[in-house]
Amino acid sequence: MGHATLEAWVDEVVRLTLPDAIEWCNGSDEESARINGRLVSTGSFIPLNAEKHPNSYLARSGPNDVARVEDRTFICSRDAEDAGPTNNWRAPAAMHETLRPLLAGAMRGKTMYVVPYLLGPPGSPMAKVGVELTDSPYVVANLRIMTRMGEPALAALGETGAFSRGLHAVASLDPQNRYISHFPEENLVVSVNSNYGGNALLSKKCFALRLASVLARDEGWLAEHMLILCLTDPQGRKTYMTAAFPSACGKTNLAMLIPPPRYRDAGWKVETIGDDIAWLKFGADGRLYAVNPEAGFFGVAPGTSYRTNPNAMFACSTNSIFTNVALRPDGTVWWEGYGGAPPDQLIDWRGRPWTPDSKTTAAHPNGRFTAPARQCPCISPEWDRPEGVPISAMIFGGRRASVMPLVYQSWNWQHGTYVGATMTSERTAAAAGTVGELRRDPMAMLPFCGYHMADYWRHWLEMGRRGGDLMPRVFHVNWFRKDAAGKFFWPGFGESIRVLIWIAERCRGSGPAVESPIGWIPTVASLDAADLGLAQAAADALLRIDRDEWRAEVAARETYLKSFGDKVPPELLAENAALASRLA
Ligand code: OXD
Ligand code: MN
Repeated sequence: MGHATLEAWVDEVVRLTLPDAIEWCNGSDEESARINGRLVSTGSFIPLNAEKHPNSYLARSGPNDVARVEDRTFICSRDAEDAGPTNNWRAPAAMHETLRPLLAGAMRGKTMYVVPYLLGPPGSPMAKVGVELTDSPYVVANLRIMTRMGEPALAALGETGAFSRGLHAVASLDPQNRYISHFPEENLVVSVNSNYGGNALLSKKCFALRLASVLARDEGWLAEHMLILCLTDPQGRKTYMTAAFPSACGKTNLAMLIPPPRYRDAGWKVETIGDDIAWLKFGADGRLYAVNPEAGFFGVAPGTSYRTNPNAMFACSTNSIFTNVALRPDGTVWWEGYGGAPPDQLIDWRGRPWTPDSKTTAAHPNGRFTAPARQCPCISPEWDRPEGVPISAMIFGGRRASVMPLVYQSWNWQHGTYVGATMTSERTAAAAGTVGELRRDPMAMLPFCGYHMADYWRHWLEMGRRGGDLMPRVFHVNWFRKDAAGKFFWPGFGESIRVLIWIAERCRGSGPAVESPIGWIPTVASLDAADLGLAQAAADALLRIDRDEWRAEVAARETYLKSFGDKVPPELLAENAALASRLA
């Protein structure tokens, strides 16, 4: 008894890649111990201090293999037009031809792991099965944390169930021949020459976003780069929200926000459902429900500390994997922003001795922790509810030193779609490129939308027509506005609960707001920020709409939207024109 299609595909890949052995993964503890042991014996895993970090390991990637590679990521749809101008496109047949010699014999001398995994809660109508064939035990160890790997997937798959295919070969890690190739019409991803997270854990960006966004378009749902959280008020009322920020802009921190004492004591609570990806589908009541397809966090380590995000620190204290961070002599980990003075001596992320006088960082800026979601102290008891949670608010945001106020609310779903489509943010270290440079990142999906971005906007508008008044309210936030001296106005972290509270009130139809040309903004008083020690001028500046800056922004947006040609939905151009006239 088996799954004939899966077995046939495994046979085909074996004939091409020629592994020495094949191992079907079931996700058991025994299997995990064996694979981790193998990684330790080859030096790929360094076991961490068994008391302070039980069952946890440090891994180091190749120094040229430390981030997602957007220029080596391809959407290989039959029609180039389907990939759109924001994706690299190759014809499927041509890409298969490029990949074949790179894959031929690539697993010689190695074990090929067959890794079935489930994305989404077991028993959920939204859950989907993927299978990754990989010659990287590091990938298997990560997938075991990031997904429901093995048995839950096999149970969902049965003998005939559908699944997405992922083929991953480490090969020689040659950056010139690195390809992260998506074949949406074949429900297939092929990744060669990288062993870095987003390029190699094919469940994550490749399946749960790029392939899933295409499935979502075809099946009438949404696959989004969004955290999911639950805000509970002192009366026990829950508001579920999602938020889309570009990579490394604080989704994990917001999802795990700890209310400052005044709010905590009053009974406010924030719980995490997901920190990176949301799948959203209409429920029987017509509302949009979200599930987290993942089972773990693949978080950015630098900057994460017991001060900035204790929940993440607890989550990754055991049963976790650290990649490209520094190692202390006592077998614990360290990174920039860990808190406290830098240790006198470390081994840096490349495995070299490091001291505070060293010219380079001890951890790579995109160093990561892989931690089980269930270990997070603030994980919501509803995080694996099969039907998901009903979403009231969707929040967009980016890193903008100027222009963007702390928060504003869009007029309606169509306007909210426009707000998401025109999102802009400063580049971070999560992908190769120049850090700090401004780039448009619609819905934080620029690197992750598996089809034409303008068709994706159409799909959003279509979802809005279906959902009508029951669609979530849409907001935009910016924690990163700076004053003339380059200092952030907003303290961020736990204090951002004030913004979430305003958002929740707005969703309930209360919450004071003033109409501005760009949308509704809170009054300074409604953010309850008097105790933050923000001078009134600074508080006003946080919410200020500078008409000149905004006119320039609107002109740039028009150029941007028009760069999508005929495909751009007229509704978005109309929203831009309406904003221009409100600013006139
Ligand atoms: C991530 C990313 O790893 O967005 O989540 O790069
Ligand atoms: Mn992400």
